[in-house]
Amino acid sequence: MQAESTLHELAFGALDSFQIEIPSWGFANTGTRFGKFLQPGAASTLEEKFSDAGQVHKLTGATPTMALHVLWDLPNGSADADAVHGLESRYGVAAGSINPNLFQDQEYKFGSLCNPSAEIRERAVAHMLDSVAIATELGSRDISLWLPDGSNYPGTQSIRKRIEWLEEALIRTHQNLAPGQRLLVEYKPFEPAFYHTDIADWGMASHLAAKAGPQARVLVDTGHHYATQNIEQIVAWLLHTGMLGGFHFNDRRYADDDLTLGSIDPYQIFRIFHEIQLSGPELLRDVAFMIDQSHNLKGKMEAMVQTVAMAQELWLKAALVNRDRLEHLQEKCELVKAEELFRGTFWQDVRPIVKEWRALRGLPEDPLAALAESGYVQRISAERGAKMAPVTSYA
Ligand code: RM4
Ligand code: MN
Ligand code: MN
Repeated sequence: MQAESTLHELAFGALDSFQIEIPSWGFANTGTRFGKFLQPGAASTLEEKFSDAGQVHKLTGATPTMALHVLWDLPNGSADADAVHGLESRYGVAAGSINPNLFQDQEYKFGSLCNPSAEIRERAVAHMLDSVAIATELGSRDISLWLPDGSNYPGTQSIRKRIEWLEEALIRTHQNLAPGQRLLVEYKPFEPAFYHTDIADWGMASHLAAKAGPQARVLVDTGHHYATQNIEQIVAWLLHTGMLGGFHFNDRRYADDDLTLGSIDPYQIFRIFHEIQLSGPELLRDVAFMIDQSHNLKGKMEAMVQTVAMAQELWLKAALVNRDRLEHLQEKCELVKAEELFRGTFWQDVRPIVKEWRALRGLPEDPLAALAESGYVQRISAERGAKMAPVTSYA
């Protein structure tokens, strides 16, 4: 009995502490590079995105903030802040990380912060500074940079000059951060550039963040690694060096697939969560959990609720690892026992405890079923479907 109540206490504490940010672009129509398959319920305005995010938060209790992409969501920059404040209070979700957008403008064809043209680099830095200003207006802590820069063919760009330009740009951005704000540096080994990307891995991101200044950290997107890379080891190193700033969670089978978290390899997310939980609860303040997925086959609302529920389950599983016992087994080199403990905890079905927690917190026990019953998706599909824009295709 005693053991059971301790287990519940531990589990409820873990679930109470878990929050994950949802991306505004997860509710909009997106596609592959070959085309878009439109969904009538997709959001096309910021208000619709806030409305959808609010629903996800109501159903899961775990998504109080929504990440915004500057050009997509805040085309007028800081001038949009008032409108955002209105939406925040109306829909019960706050603006989260601010994501600069350096990958769409024609002038960025050969790079943004690393473009050989000083003039274009300057414009890209100005966009970074605008993003910081927007974050300040909105009270957002994190400016989360994903840089698309790179090159497609050997010999066509100076890798080293581009390092210097990037260092300079990030230092300048950092100088403009308000106290308490952070610059998160995301890395990605390929795409859209295929020979080199200017921030290809965690080592480069970590160097750049350290160079930028004390308020910069690394952002790990779980889809941004080569297939066999040991991501939890990267996480362990970033924790050790104090450089872990946050995550973009998604799953992948091949590349940056942005599939539903845990749909391919839930064990990997469990292993990552375990590394984080080893550092204790205080660390949670400093590590931003975000989802970076935009589904174009699955229903967007359903996929987001499914993802958050999966994240909660995996977080809880990691919390249930008997870490003292594991440490003891590791010290004794009891390999099989250690592995069985670790793997066994992963296999434990935590869904009944999550259900109990939801009931206790006044949340629907089955958020997906509750979403279906609410009729929300039908309602937005009817309302938004009528004004659906024509399909744009690859060519
Ligand atoms: C990139 C990266 C960024 C996201 C863009 C849209 O692959 O994951 O985080 O903002 O996609
Ligand atoms: Mn990402
Ligand atoms: Mn990505």
